Amino acid sequence: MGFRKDFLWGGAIAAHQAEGGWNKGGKGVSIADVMTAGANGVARRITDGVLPGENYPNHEAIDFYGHYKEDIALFAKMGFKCFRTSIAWTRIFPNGDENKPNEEGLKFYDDLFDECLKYGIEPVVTLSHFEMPYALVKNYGGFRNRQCIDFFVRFAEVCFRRYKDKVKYWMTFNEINNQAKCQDDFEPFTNSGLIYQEGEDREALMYQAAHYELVASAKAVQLGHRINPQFQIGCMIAMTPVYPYSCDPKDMMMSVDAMHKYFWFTDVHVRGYYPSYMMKFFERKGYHLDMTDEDLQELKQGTVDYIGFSYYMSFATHYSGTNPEFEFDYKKDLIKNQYVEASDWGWQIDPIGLRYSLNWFYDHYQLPMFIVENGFGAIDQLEEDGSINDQYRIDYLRAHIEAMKAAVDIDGVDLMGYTPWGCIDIVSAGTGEMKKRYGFIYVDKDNEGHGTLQRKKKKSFDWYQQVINSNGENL
Ligand code: P53
Repeated sequence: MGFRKDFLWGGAIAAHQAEGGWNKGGKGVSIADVMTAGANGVARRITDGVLPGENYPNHEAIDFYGHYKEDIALFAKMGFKCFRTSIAWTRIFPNGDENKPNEEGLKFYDDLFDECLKYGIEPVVTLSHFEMPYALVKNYGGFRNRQCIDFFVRFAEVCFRRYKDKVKYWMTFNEINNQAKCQDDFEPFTNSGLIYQEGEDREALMYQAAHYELVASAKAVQLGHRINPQFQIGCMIAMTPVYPYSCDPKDMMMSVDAMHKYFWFTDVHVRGYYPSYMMKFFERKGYHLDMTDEDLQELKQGTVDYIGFSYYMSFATHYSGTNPEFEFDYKKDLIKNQYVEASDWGWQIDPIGLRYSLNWFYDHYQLPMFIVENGFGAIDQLEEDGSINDQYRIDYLRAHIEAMKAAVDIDGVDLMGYTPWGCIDIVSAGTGEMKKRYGFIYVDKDNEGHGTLQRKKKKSFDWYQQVINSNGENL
C-alpha cells in the first residue's frame, strides 16, 4: 500500500517564470518577455516587442539564472527526488529559426542538470512552457504556421542529444489544452504564439495551431525514443474537470461536451488519433484544417509514454436552455460550484477533484500519470520574527496528497510522481504578480520588482521535507 517506492517527489517551475536573465548568455526575446504585469482581474498586456517604460516581470523574475545552485541546494534539503523545469527555447535558439544552437545556452542547462544530479535529483524537463521565441511570432505568425513544427523539432532534437545522459523524463508542450479558451488573447498567445487579426475565426485558428503542435510533439517523441530508448516522454495537460451542475441529464451532457472540448488533446497525444467527436465537430463547423495523411501517420507513431498534468481546481457547467446540441461554450456555460471554496484568485479548491481526475485519466487511457503541477497561490505574510506561517498551503497540499493516496490505494491508478508548482516563489504566469506565491521557499521580491531576492524557508518547507521523507505517509 501507499506510493511506489521510487515515487518522484519534487517541485516544479518554468524557465520564464524563474530564471530572469532575459537577455543574458545570448538569449533571445521570448513571448514571456513581451508580457507586462497584470493583477487579479487585470489582464497582462502583450506588447509589440520589448518597449521602454513597461514593467516586464519575467525579465528578472527571481534570477534563478544566477541563484540556481543555492536554490537546488534547498530543494535537496527538502529531499527532492526530482525537479521539473523547462528549457527556455530562446536560450538555445534565440530567434527560433537558426540552424545552429547557442552554445552558451546549452552550457547553462548542462550546469543546471549537473547540479541536480549531484544531489541525486532527477531533472524533469518541459520543452515548451509558454516561452517560444518572439521572433517566430513576428516573422511566422507562431504556430499558425506549419514551419514551426520543424523549428520545434529541431529544438527538441538538440536538447535530446545534448542531455540524453542527464535527463530521462521529458514533456513536449506545457498545458497544450489551455488554448481551448480561444476567445481570450492570453492562452492562444502563451500556448502557440497566436495574435489574432481583426475578424479572424479564432476557434479555427486555434485548432490549426494545436494540430501543428500535436504533430510536432509526435515527431519529437519518435526522435527522442530513437536518441535514447530509455526516455520517458509525456504530454502535459491542464486538468480542470468540468462537473455537471446538477443531475439534470442536460447538465450532464454539457459536462460531457466540456470535457470533450478541453481534453481531446490527450486523446491525440495518447492514442495517436483524433476522437470521432472532434472529427464530427470540424465537419459540422466547416473547418478544413491543414491535416495531411503524413501528419496522421506521425501522430500514430509518436504517442506519449505517460500523462503529465497540472491540477489546481475544478469547474462546473449547466445547461442554459439555449443550445439543444449541448455545445459547451466556456464563456457562457461555466458556473460557480457552491460546494467548494475558492482561493483569493477565485480558483475553486477541490481535492476530491484530483482523485476524480486521476480516475478519469486512468479510465480513459491506462497510462502512468505524473502530477507535474498542483498548489495554492496565496499572499504570504512575513512575521516580525522573519517566519512565514503558510499553514493554508500545508492544508491545501495535504488534502491533495490524501486524494492522490486514495486514488492509488483504493482505485489502483498508476501514479509516478508529484511536483507541486512553484516550489520556490516565482512570477505568476496568469497575472505576472510576485505576490501570488506557491513556494516552500520565500523570495524577497514584490510586484513592483523591489526586493533583495533573498531566499527564506516557509513553514511548509519542513512539512514537505517530512512528507517526502515518509514517502507520503506522514502528512
Ligand atoms: P498562475 C490557468 C489555469 C490553470 C493553470 O498559474 C495555468 C493557467 C495559466 O495561468 O497555468 C499553469 O501562475 C502553468 C504555470 C502557472 C501555474 O499554472 O497564473 O503551467 O506556468 O504558473 C499557476 O497562478
